[in-house]
Amino acid sequence: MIKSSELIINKDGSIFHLHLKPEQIADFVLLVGDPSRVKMIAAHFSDIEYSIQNREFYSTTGTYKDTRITVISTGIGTDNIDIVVNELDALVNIDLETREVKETKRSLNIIRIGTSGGMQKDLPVNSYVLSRKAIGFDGLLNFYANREAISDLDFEQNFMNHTDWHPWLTKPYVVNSSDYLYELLQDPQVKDGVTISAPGFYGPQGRELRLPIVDPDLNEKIESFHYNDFQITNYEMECSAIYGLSALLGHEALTICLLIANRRSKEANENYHPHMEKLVKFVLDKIAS
Ligand code: R1P
Repeated sequence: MIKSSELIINKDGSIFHLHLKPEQIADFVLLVGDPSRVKMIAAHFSDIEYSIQNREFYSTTGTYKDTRITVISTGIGTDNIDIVVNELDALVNIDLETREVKETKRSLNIIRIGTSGGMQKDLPVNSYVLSRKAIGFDGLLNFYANREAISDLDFEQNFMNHTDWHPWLTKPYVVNSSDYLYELLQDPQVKDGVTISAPGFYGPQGRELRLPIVDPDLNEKIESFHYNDFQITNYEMECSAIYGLSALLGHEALTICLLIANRRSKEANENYHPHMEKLVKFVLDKIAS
């Protein structure tokens, strides 16, 4: 039995941070950073079962073309992903009344729809990237046992060698997307990629405003890195933890991002919302097809 300090349940039977109950989770779960994106997605639903907000976690479940879908905003960062993915898993795989892990496990299809910055000069702003692999600069997965069983350790070592990884930086981890969800979403208009999840927006992604960074050449080394057919395509802040925790817990996970900037050509589109609308419709139609 899992003690109440380890798994906190609210008085109404909902889970601690998400404030959701088990019956409220659909098999398809869309994760987005920005809470306003949840409303944008839910505007496409024919009916909405509920909407609940606690802190940055805004959740709704509804129906799109006969497919039941849950949408949750995670806020920014892999620390929030630790909460969201563990609580989602607890909602479907732990009996919240007996506090026992269920014998039969349920596997969720978790798709993140995010914004991102491109790391190759030939990746245009406003294009889409499907992350086949994620590189975690955040260190979250290193706290969990057996992470080596679901990580691409050879990729990790090659990446650390190529970048002459600075000893003060957290050891990066490399994890894979779900093949099942990749088959569902792949499309000629989407580029396959490798995504770095950084534990910050400025220094951890190589942005220098007033503070110099420890390895000013890291982004150039990231751009020139090749491993088999893979090149690193983009930076964001959640994908690595979603892939790592989902793989350890037995869920399918995939991230698709809209590139709203290109860090190498130094362009950005701050008016990206119409392009995000198109990406949302693209994902919803693929899920419901
Ligand atoms: C940073 O501005 C935020 O935008 C990106 C990053 O991953 C980070 O969360 O994704 P979202 O647009 O999904 O929030």
